[in-house]
Amino acid sequence: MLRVRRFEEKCVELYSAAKIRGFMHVYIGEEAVAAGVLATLEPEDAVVATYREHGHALLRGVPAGAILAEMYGFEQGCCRGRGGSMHLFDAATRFFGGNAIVAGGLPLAIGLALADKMAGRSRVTACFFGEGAVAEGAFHESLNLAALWRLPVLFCCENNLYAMGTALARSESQTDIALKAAAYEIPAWPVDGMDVLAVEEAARRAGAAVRGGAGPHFLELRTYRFRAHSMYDPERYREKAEVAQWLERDPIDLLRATLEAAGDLPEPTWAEVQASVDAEVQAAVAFAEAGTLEPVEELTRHVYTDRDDTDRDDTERNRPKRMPT
Ligand SMILES: Cc1ncc(C[n+]2csc(CCOP(=O)(O)OP(=O)(O)O)c2C)c(N)n1
Ligand SMILES: [Mg+2]
Repeated sequence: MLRVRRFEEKCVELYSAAKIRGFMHVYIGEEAVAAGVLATLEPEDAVVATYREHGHALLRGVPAGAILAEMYGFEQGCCRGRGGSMHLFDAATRFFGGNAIVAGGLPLAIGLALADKMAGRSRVTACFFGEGAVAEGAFHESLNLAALWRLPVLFCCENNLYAMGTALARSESQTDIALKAAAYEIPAWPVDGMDVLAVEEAARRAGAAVRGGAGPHFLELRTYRFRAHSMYDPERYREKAEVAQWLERDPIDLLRATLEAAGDLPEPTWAEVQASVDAEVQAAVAFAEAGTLEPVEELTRHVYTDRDDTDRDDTERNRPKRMPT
């Protein structure tokens, strides 16, 4: 959580210095959600996230330098600088984005999970999305197919109460999101998304069921973003007192207090953790600062495949496959 917090505080600084451009959304305040869920996944599992995904990428194992260089638009970035903040992607860690389209990740997660099911692989696809996604058709289509085909998806709804400037109650007739999943017969329950231990426990339980073949599960992780929606949001839609109240439940402070009370976090250890995080962020900045732009001649590469496919026989590939029962 501290790695994500410090990394993003630095991103905000670098954005203000115009080193990072384009849209940028930070996850500050919501770290317990990604940290708790991702701690329970295996390397061969898949992760799909939204445009607020720096933390998910970092915790999944994408190097901080490659993330930051991506945000700088440099070729050393995890997508050669072509994706930017909202489109981080890394095949090596099975991190499948980074998606600017609200609810756009859900159908991708369904596809990944369908492939795993058809191939008989015991894997989980963790799919993160905001509560704003539940208003989209893609959300309902994805939940329906996941339930119908018993696909191994762990749906992780990051309910931070706002979709840009719109409060949940202003856009949904039913604000209990777990109930929406339950309507598709998907086991679903709400979790305190500010308590990383509660998130980890819930994700471990739900993930084990998904991996064991029990079909999709759904966690509604109740959280809050401490910062504005994006770098361009004047935040006129919520009271400062509300933000202050949530700040009292900062997930990092909560965990630190729990560890200290248990005698598990003496001051030197905390200082060591902070120092190693600071060093990682500093190294990432140095890496990104040394980055270079892709040469103009390469701009048309990676748009379509570079492979010469003219002689490929697709007969087998195109034969209809049996759908999972
Ligand atoms: C299909 C689609 N509609 C509208 C938008 C514009 N938009 C960007 S972010 C956002 C709010 C989404 O809120 P939520 O899903 O709760 O995620 P959060 O930003 O709170 O993490 C909207 C409507 C979009 N990106 N995609
Ligand atoms: Mg939201």
